[in-house]
Amino acid sequence: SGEVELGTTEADGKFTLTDGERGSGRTTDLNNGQSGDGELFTNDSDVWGDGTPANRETAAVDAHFGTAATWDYFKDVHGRDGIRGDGEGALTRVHYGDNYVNAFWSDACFCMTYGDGENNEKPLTSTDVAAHEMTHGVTSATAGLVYQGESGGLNEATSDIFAAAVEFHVDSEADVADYMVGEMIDINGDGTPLRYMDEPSKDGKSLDFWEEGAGDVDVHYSSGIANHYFYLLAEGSGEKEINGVKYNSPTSDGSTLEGIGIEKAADIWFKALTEQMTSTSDYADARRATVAAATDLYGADSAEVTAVEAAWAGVNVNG
Ligand code: ASN
Ligand code: ZN
Repeated sequence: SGEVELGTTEADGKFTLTDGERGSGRTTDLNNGQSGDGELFTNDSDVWGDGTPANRETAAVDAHFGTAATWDYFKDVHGRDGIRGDGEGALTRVHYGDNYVNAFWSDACFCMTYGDGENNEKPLTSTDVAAHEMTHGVTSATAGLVYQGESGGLNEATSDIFAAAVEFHVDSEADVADYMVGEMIDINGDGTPLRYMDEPSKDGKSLDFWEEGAGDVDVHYSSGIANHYFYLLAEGSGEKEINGVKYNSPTSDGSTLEGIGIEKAADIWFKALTEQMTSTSDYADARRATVAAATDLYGADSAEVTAVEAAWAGVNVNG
């Protein structure tokens, strides 16, 4: 994300990637192994990486920054102090495995882990990927959405939704805020992102609209329904250009929708996630949860509640 400030700690004349202002979250090097806590990044100076993947610190800088950006987002915007709300930072492990083209969150180690991508040349450490993985920890500590069926799709969507919200909150010139997921990691090798929130089916696999059997679809694709709901609620339907990126979002019922903005849409999702949804929530429950959250935040007769209902109708989740 260009040149960024990192939270580090000095000890005995050396610096480490230990974020003292964010729960002492540490970033370590797995040296392409697949287990253990890894080796804490340590440096003689407090300048890290050089922007190239060849420098082992570069992936660490990205991941450490993405973790901090996500921490700050949940704290500044939603008043949540860390993943579990207990002020404790998680472990971040980079350079996992050999040619490993994924990243993941694990409750067991309270850690997020990033592979180095194809030929170990493209670490999957962009801000939205970091926010996605860290949000899995938040979901696990709150609604606990089970990672299969419709609740799994909602779990995945929650990670994509806050990934977008974090990007907009960071507002970086080097990583333009958008409603795409993974546009910086080039996982497809042709410059296309992993997922699109305005029209999820553009990836060839994700669902735009709820349909019978949505729960049988891989959670990374049934998530499309809620990602699409979130985009419609935030930005509305049809054509739109934001930060130079063009979108065109359809609705299942042909309705034309106006957005209420990403901040309100994210506030509603956060409240629904932390106060309304449960481990087995499905899409119909998510609709009720967000309507209840919007009612709490803005009032039963508010334009926001109407917009939430209209956005769900736009993805074929009807009350
Ligand atoms: N990166 C993926 C995710 O967070 C890993 C997985 O499929 N669990 O969803
Ligand atoms: Zn995920």
